[in-house]
Amino acid sequence: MRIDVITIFPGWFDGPLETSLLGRARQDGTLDVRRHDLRDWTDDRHRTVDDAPYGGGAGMVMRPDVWFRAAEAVWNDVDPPPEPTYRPGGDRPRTILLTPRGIPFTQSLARDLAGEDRLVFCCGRYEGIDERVHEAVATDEVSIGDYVLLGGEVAAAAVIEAVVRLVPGVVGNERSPDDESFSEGLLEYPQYTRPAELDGMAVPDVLLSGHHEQVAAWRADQAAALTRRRRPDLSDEAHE
Ligand code: JF5
Repeated sequence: MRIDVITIFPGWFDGPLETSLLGRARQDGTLDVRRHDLRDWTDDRHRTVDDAPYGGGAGMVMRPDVWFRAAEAVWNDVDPPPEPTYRPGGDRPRTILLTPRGIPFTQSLARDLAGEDRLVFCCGRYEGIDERVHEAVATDEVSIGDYVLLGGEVAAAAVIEAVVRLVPGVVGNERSPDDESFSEGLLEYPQYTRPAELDGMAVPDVLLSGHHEQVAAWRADQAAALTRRRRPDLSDEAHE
């Protein structure tokens, strides 16, 4: 899978991408992640990416012309593209704009995105991005939750990590059964490892019993009880 990230802070992704989690997949070519500095497509000496909002009001808005040039160059791999295949508003690879206004990110969307050959992530800053970027650059507007960040970078990193662990050949993807539990709409049951007792805290007897059916029943019960208590919105009927 190829992933491009467009941001005014390309260096922000150095840590997350060099980490062992993604490092191996990147080295063996399973994953090709490239960062791009939005300011490379500015046209003034100060490399300005924002401007005052039409109609007035506080804050600044990200300029659509800079985003259009950046997106077209990244989609087509060259700047300027001699014969662009992808244009704003036209056919284009899956391009995800992170914003509190987006559709909520879920494991189901992560599975959908993991099936793509290419993904492009657009990270905004300032008060927002000119609406024409939402319309003609983004194919998907995605939110990671009901709160406001300083920019889209943290949200993009969360989506990338959730998607990439589902791509065959990436570390962590061998054990996919835990995704099944989320698709069933339940929280995970409690897990234990040795020692059997620590500072007076014992592992539940049933887990030491060797009765596989009782263990399975205990886990199903724990998952259901935890979900009901903590996430009533996740109860079975709320899911497909
Ligand atoms: C952003 C304008 C983008 O704050 C977020 C966000 C919250 N949930 N999901 C994404 O994105 C950054 C802030 C302001 C556009």
